[in-house]
Amino acid sequence: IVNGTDLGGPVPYYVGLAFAVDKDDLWTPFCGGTLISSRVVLTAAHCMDDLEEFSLAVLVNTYDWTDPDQGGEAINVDVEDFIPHPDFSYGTNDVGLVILPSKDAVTGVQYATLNEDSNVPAEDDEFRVLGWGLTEWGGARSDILLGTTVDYVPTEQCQEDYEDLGTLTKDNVCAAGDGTDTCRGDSGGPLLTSYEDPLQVGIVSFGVGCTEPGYPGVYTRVSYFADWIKETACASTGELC
Ligand code: 4AZ
Repeated sequence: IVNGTDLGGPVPYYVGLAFAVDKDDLWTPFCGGTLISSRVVLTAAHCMDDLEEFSLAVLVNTYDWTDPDQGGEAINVDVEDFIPHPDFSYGTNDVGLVILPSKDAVTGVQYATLNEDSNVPAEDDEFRVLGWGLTEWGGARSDILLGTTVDYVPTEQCQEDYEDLGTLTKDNVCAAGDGTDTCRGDSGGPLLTSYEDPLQVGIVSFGVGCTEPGYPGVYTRVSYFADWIKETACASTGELC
């Protein structure tokens, strides 16, 4: 997050994805995600692009990922329990699920609610985003969880902004702030109506730089994928059916 504010503690539906390569090392989150039921994490498909045989650590209830004593919890999951959208390619259908090993794997958490209303977002809506991603383009990731507020950018405007890079499709939502934005490493995390009552409208997907004028952050439109998310979660866990 560029120009974010300190959220002051863990956010109970927010998770980090890390490579569980060495249990003695700190696990560095490379993407975010949200718990949407006890065994299902919603994230971006591109987060798993170069995952092959590593297992994944899902960091739950974590605030400062560099502090092993701050109460975070990490759950190991196999990569085969990651389900990218079958039609994913960079910039489109950028949605995927991580399936946790058991429904008791995480406790003391909250779930984000999927926005299924295709009329949301609308003009003048504002949203919350959060993560451990870069605090400036080309800079370093944040140790502590940061959040910020971004405004909905109408799709026609965003399509014009990204025209030279290929057309944005109806499965995208765009949002931008004044000098504040999501950035690399925030991918997979949510675009939310509020932190406390988290209705999830988007998934951090891509952008040209971060806070780059004329290039809003691009998010996967959750309402467009709500059926796929629920059906896929249901088929593999019996949840969200
Ligand atoms: C990225 O590279 C990325 N400003 C994510 C979000 C944004 C830009 C880049 C949005 O993962």
